Amino acid sequence: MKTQFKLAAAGVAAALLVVSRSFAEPALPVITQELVAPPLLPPQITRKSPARVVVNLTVEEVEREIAPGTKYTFWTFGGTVPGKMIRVREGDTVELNLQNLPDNKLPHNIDLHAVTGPGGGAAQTLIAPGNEASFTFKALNPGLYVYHCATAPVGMHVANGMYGMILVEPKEGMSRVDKEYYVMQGDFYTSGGYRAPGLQSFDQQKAIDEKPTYVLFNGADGALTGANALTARTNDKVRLFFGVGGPNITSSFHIIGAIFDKVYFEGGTRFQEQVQTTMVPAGGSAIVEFTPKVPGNLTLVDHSLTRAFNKGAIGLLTVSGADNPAIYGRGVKKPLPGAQASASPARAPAPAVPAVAGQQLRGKTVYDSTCAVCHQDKGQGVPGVFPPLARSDFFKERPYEMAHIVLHGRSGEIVVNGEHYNGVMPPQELNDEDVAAVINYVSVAMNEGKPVVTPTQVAEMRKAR
Ligand code: HEC
Ligand SMILES: [Cu+2]
Repeated sequence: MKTQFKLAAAGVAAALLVVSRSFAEPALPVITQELVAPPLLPPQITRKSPARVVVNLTVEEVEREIAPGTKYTFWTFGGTVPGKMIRVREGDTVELNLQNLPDNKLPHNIDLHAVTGPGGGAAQTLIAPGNEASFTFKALNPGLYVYHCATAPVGMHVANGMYGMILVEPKEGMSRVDKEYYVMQGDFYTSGGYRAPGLQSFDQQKAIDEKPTYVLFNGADGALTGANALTARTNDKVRLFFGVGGPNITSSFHIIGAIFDKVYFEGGTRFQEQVQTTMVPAGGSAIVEFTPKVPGNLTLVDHSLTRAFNKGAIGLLTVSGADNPAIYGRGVKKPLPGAQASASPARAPAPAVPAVAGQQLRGKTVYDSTCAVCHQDKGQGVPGVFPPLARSDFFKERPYEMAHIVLHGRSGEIVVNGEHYNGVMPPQELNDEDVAAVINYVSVAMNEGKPVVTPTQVAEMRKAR
């Protein structure tokens, strides 16, 4: 009996020893995460062993442009929409320090989908302005995860921009690529209509009805176009970390002119190959990889296309490099036998658009996001399909009619620079400021002219109809 008892006691002691040993983990190296503004993100991880990663994330309520001339009060993680990307390795321990800055007005917190445990950190981090909350979690599962504020009303905090992503790289690491970018889509609900000028407030009813005024990439109309376009060279391997903050709208994410070689669908660790469009739910993500082979602009869109062309969900990836006609030919256009000649491929090269400043900038922004899809980036048009706006005799002869065309659209026969067109231009849903700005931009930058119309005159033409 005695020996049996002794043996049992020894067994318990041994078990205790094992337990206590597994608790005493070797001290992990401490690394402070360097946070950067989207569309950039921290570099690929080269470490082969776990670390304790310290993330110092601020909550900042900031007023900034949601569209040219339109302001909105965003609530952000790290001052940006989406919030700064966090990048760790599977098995890392993450120490998250959340600071609700003293100038903020509301309590906030963070729920990370990469956390295993109820609320994802929401309870541990709920703090009023002027406080800091800290909590740690172990990144057990590799993948690309959304994080967001989970303070009531949660939909409102998310609609105001409180989301971002955390990438947990698998233990074995990720393949090397040439370019990595971070893009998140979100839906926004403002009191005024799309691009209504001035400071806009949040419209709760529109949010409940899921009728967004804006659907945007990276928190602003134009965040990824013009000077903000993403860039790559031909044959670069490009990896895009794409997420949807929502709060409501699922994305049919597509890049016009590219085919995804791989899509790590739903932000997980398996991939599908040769994908044209991938569906990303609100609060979800995807990692897409592709290799542009020819130069030009690739266009990021939500393929629910009125969101792209009427609500802002559009971005550009500008690819530089040499032409590759074997992969992408230039094409030839000519009139059908017996048809009126209208397509003359041999035409003067598009004039360069001079640099613009000040109020012209607004016109350029409107042009790039609204008119360029048809009339082309430099106003050169497409022979026989879309008339040119640059050096257009039609425009120069009747500059005052232009606001009417932009407001109400135009269809039927038209002759521009001696070429016949017979198409349909839909009315453009722009406010008076933007109509005036874009016409003056076309006049000054593309037709060597002067500003021709004021917002007040546009307002009168709108009424006159
Ligand atoms: C969806 C394509 C589309 C968009 C977007 C578009 N246009 Fe047009 N536009 C056309 C077509 C097609 C015509 C020719 C209509 C016809 O045949 O009567 C045209 C004609 C015009 C003309 C008169 C012809 C000329 O070349 O001078 C002007 C001016 C014009 N557009 C300005 C604009 C401006 C400014 C914008 C942006 C605010 C814009 N368009 C957006 C398709 C478009
Ligand atoms: Cu919040």
